[in-house]
Amino acid sequence: MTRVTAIPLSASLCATGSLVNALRGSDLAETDVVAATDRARTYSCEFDGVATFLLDLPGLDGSKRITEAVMKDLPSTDMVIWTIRANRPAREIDRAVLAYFHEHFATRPERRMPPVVVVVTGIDQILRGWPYAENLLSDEAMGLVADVVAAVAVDIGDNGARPVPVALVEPEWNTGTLRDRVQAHLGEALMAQRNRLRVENRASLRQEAARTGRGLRHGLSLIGSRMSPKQKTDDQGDAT
Ligand SMILES: Nc1nc2c(ncn2[C@@H]2O[C@H](COP(=O)(O)OP(=O)(O)OP(=O)(O)O)[C@@H](O)[C@H]2O)c(=O)[nH]1
Ligand SMILES: [Mg+2]
Repeated sequence: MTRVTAIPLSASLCATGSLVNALRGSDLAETDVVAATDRARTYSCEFDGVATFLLDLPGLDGSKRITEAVMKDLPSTDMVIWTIRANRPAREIDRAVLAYFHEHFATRPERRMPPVVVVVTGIDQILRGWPYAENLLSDEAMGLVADVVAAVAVDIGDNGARPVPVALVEPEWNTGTLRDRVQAHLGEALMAQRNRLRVENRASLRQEAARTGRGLRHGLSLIGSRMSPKQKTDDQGDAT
């Protein structure tokens, strides 16, 4: 069965655990007001019949250990769900890691970049008078949300990002749109996965061939040492 791996990522405490729970419709992922995720955990989920692993990593806190661990996992994922907190103006870490991600694929034209879904959490915290009747935002609130979403796209250096604004505490707001957006990118995620596996297989076949070649040459040189200088040159010429 095909499985997609999606990584919800964010700066520390920007709600990846809450996002996993919202996408799964459960309270399995640990969430807390103080940093709760100290190691990677996977949660299974299904979108449009496609089995998906949500890989919840510790939030980026600027430490070398976590940044390096995230950088290592990032290129081998099929989809990234990038989470940004509406009421946190510091977005340098988001911009830096996303720039690394884009750069990684820009310098490897044989690799297909996995889709990135950008989510803006904590929308309730920037709106006065939350929650609204029937969970419907006023025109003024909608205007403010549109401004924040546009500012996030600029801050992370990706004008084409179209971030999805959500509130992940009760009453949840706009999580259906988030699910739809993740679902809409599944095809792209599967293509990125196929490309990754093909490129990785090619690389490992090349390594295998190089190893076999080295073994062959080594074996031939052992045989060659027992041959006359003339025979040795001829045989090695054929093998390489
Ligand atoms: N008001 C509000 N609070 C939220 C929202 N999303 C998450 N929270 C709260 O923010 C806190 C942190 O959320 P988590 O989901 O634990 O964040 P995290 O990114 O997993 O955190 P670490 O893994 O510890 O870095 C929790 O207390 C959540 O309940 C939201 O949309 N609105
Ligand atoms: Mg967490």
